[in-house]
Amino acid sequence: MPLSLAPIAPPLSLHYLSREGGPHPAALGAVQFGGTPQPDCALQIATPLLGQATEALELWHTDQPVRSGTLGLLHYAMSDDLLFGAICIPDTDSDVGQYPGGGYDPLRPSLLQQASEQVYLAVFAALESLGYLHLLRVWNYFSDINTDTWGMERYLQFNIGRQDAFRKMARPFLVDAPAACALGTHGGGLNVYFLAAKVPPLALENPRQVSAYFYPDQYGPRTPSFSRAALATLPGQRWLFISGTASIIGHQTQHAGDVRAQTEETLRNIAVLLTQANRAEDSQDWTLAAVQYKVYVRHVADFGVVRAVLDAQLPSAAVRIYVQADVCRDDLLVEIEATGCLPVPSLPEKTP
Ligand code: 3EB
Repeated sequence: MPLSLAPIAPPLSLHYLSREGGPHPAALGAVQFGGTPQPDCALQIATPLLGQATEALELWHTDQPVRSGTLGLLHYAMSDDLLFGAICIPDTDSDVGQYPGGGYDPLRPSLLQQASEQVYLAVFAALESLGYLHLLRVWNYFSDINTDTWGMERYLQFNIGRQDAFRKMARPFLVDAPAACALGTHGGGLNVYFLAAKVPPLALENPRQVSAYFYPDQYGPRTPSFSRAALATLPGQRWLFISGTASIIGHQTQHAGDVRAQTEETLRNIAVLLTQANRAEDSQDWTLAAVQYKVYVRHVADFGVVRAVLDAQLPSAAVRIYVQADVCRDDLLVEIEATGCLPVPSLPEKTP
């Protein structure tokens, strides 16, 4: 009998869309950046879009059948190969205050720390009950990321809650942590969305940078639980998720106050991660043209400079969107994430 070669429905595609084209196609997951909340999105992130449109949609599309549901506060949609999940804890914004002594009291965790732990415990419970055990990529957004409350910067509070959940659920929070980003918004609560799969990804690190999960304790009592990038294999597809990437070498911020130099340094870090992906796959396919970019700019006034650097250095066809967001260290002015998909190469000819 001849081998039937039924076309595989592509497991996943990523589109950054404006809303001008009217209603968007059905999706595994849709997240809106900027604009006003719309019912057709899993989440709306309070990060104003920079450029012409007022909002952008990040659309994760699949041609496979999708089933969706909720588990407590978590909304999910799943295909054969992938689980998309989203969760929002609204009441973490106005948790401002200080203890009389001044310092953070680990026995009285802030609302944000508690919410961060709760979110990640819910995520891990969902992975287990739905059968997609491996986090590929997590996006984290919450307000006032650089504000000190209860004696500690809120990003560091988030890191405690996140890592405590990884530990409680016996999840890899050092090597093999998922790719991620964590950005500051102006309101909207704690928003987390993720992609998970049945097959584990390959975590990548950047040899120019100390792994974030090994940052020294000057950056807080719990290190950030993320890898610099993750490579995932799906039927017919290879996906590269490059985490939020900034102007950091070793563990130190470079070019404080110089947004142009920070953008250039960030692009060098992304280029190194593309090289690491090529090395891992013994390919040369991961190029600056193979990925799409989401660019987080702290100060709206810096948008022109950041865009000019990327226009000069990236292939013009490489999709990029720009949003205003606070970066998790107050001296970082820009952060860039990159995501791309390539076909699985056909098997090489056997050499005799
Ligand atoms: C850095 O390299 C910049 O806490 O999940 C980048 C990507 C950053 C992810 C996170 C933080 C996170 O440390 C900040």
